[in-house]
Amino acid sequence: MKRALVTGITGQDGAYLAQLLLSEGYHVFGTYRRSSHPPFERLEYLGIKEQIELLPMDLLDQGSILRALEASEPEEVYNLAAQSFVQVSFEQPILTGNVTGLGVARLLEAIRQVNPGIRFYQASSSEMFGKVQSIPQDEKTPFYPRSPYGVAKLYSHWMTVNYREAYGLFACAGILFNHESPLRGTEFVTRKISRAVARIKLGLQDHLELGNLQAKRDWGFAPEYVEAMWLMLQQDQPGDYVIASGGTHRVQEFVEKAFETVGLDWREYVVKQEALFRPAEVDLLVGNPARARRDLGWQPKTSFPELVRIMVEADLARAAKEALSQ
Ligand code: NAP
Ligand code: F7E
Repeated sequence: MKRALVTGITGQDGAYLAQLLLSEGYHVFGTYRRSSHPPFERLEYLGIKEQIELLPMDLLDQGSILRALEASEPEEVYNLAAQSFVQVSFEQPILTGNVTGLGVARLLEAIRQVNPGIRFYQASSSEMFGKVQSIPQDEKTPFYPRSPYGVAKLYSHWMTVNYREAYGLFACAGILFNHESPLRGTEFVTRKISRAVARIKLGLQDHLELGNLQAKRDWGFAPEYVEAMWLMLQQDQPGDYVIASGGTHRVQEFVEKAFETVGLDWREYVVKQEALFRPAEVDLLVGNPARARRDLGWQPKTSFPELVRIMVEADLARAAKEALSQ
């Protein structure tokens, strides 16, 4: 039985990746941070919590990283842990740098010490392209991050490449564009919208506050994107891959489609809130996943309208439960 350690297993991607690895017959270990509140909601939603061996670990604490590696003895490590919310990175840039940037150096050092034969996946991000230098973006596009989060991810991206080149680690970076699902955190724009649409439809909320509706993102479906992470670690050679849908849509288009799904006119409910605009914005992202298609045989399957529908329907089911409990 292959053994994998997933950091950030309590997050959106961690839950879907754990589900995939279990279906592939892995012994799955996952790390969580101590909290005053149980953080396992997503693993419970997928009904897989009991099949995972959970280990306490914080990317700020070197000892806890070493102990998680020693306890799990993994062949593969997927590093999904991060302070991942761009907006918060403007308010907490030092914490973001420490977790999302330096945290990866801590993990790479621990792998080098414990077992340099471990295959390593790093969750790099399209936010590293920021103020894009060419359209569409691929593995050769120069980076120009526009937030402390993007800068921190760029540091961890280059550390991953450096440990591959300097020490021969089998280290891969997946440059993933935005991917969403019913398990997306509620502060990210797609889930904020799908949740609000469902709650407005069922009379639980009366409006939705949003910032920049003109930004364009390349949105895909998260369960498909975690397959690409796994495929990267199954190749003969390590490498870096752009994972994207290849399409791009304005935030406003997501809003329109989501309200349309429940037969409402978005203009009657959406309120612009200046505080939700970012100090520096990423105006346009659109990826070219040709390399992943060629080398990994990976391609996106879920279209933009399907993604919106999946998310709104899942939130309608949740809102119906909420309405019943009131
Ligand atoms: P997410 O839902 O925000 O999950 C982040 C995970 O990191 C959570 O499990 C969180 O734990 C954990 N974490 C936060 N700080 C930590 C720390 N100091 N030590 C250990 N764990 C910590 O993010 P996601 O959407 O699943 O994304 C997974 C990864 O891919 C992240 O690295 C993200 O930056 C990157 N990424 C995401 C996207 C996307 O569109 N989703 C695109 C490109 C790259 P708690 O549950 O305790 O908070
Ligand atoms: O914002 C605009 C906002 O927070 C998308 C993370 O997973 O993907 C994600 O980062 C866009 C931005 O995602 C609101 O200004 C308008 O232009 O959903 P988001 P993100 O910043 O693209 C990348 C690839 C990652 O790596 C990150 O970890 O939507 N927007 N109004 C809003 N955004 C939010 N959150 N809330 C609003 O009210």
